[in-house]
Amino acid sequence: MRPFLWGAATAAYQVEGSAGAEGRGSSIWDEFCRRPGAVLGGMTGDLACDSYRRWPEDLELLKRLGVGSYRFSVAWPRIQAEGSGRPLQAGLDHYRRLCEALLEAGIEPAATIYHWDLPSALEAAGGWPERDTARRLADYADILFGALGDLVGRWFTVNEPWCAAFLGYGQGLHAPGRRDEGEAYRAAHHLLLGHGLALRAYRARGLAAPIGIVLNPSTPRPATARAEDAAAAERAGAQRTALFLDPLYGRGYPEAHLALHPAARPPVEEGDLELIAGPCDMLGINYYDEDAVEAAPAGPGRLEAWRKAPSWREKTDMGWDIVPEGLYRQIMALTRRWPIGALYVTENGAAFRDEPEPAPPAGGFPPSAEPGPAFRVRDRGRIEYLRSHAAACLRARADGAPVEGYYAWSLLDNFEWSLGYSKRFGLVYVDFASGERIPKDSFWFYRDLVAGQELGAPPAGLSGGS
Ligand code: IFM
Repeated sequence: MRPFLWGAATAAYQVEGSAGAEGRGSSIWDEFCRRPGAVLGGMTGDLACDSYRRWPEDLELLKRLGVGSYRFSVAWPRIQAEGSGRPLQAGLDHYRRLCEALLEAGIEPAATIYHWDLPSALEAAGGWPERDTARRLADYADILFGALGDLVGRWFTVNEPWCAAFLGYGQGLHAPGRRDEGEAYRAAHHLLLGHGLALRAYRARGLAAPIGIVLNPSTPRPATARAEDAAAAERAGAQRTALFLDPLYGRGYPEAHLALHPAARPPVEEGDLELIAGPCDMLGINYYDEDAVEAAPAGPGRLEAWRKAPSWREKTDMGWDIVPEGLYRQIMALTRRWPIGALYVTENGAAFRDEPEPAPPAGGFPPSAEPGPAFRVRDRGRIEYLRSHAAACLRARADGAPVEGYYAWSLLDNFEWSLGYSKRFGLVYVDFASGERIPKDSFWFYRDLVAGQELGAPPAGLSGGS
């Protein structure tokens, strides 16, 4: 069994700030944030956590956490301001510095190539519903493979293509804020195609680090034991799960799902499916919650004929049900249905309303030799969330699922897309006015978990690093 990898994750637009620095171009999120009513309170990622400048501080936090891997994303508009053409050296230098420093600290740099910040120029040319955007993604990815391939220890091509396609082009809740089901399906196909083309470029370079894609599958549970609810649960999850996993694992698009969306077929051209199904070394899944669903009459926007059943579950500040055993179920279900060689939980975490309070004098908290912070955030809810979900993940591993790592979302409180800074997911509290970082109690908990101290004796090969 390979050693288990513990990590922490962020994404460029959510933490970097420095929106106009060093030739960075505009992205669809820069534009969306300026659209009245699109993002809560008109908030933007212009400053965010200021991590583009304060990354050495973030690195210190990662070192104190003891994680083996840091999953960050590269901002495409820092590498190609217009989404094509010659790369910007300053952007490449920035990520090289970050990777080198991570390696020096014994932390694996895990780079996500695309986490939703499409250069505005590409959106102006049609965005993800256009086939050319997939080619642009592969060109950009190849620039990264050339510039950072000797440093990055793990590559993720695209983060959550479902969100980019269906929230961005279908529901209009994310950038670029379009509302057209047909465009969403076209976008989904081109995101997958971009992944496939990037993968081909990667293999052509003969690089050895593992590469894969990150999905946010949904595997809802039937609300009752009735057969129709079981069928509804299956249909409800298909757009987030089979629509992506079937083509990625060489099965083509799921016809039963597409049949429900006759006006929205993915624009498949010859050779696309072979590219999309190019062998990956790993699959990343982001898990936050699990819904209970029941059969319901089909209606506009609910062609799959299901509805969410009311739930008694405790919820996070996002209103999401807390269902740790859902993570276990999901890992088992996915790895039974698709031939997934290695699976990483690339995001898992929870938003809660955190309030810093003055910390007790030295000698109180945290224990051990760590310098005591001036403030403390008692986030018991997040600790329980992380403990139970990490345990679910390890249980799936013990039961034979090929789970090889877990990344907490997120290292820092950050810009939560259309909800701005109102939701805090961090292990570290960020005072957005000053940029100050305050490790929450969950930070110390996660440090101990990574060190093998919190879930009982660490199984053989399970350690903080890689
Ligand atoms: O903040 C996001 C992240 O960018 C993608 N996955 C879900 C997180 C929480 O909503």
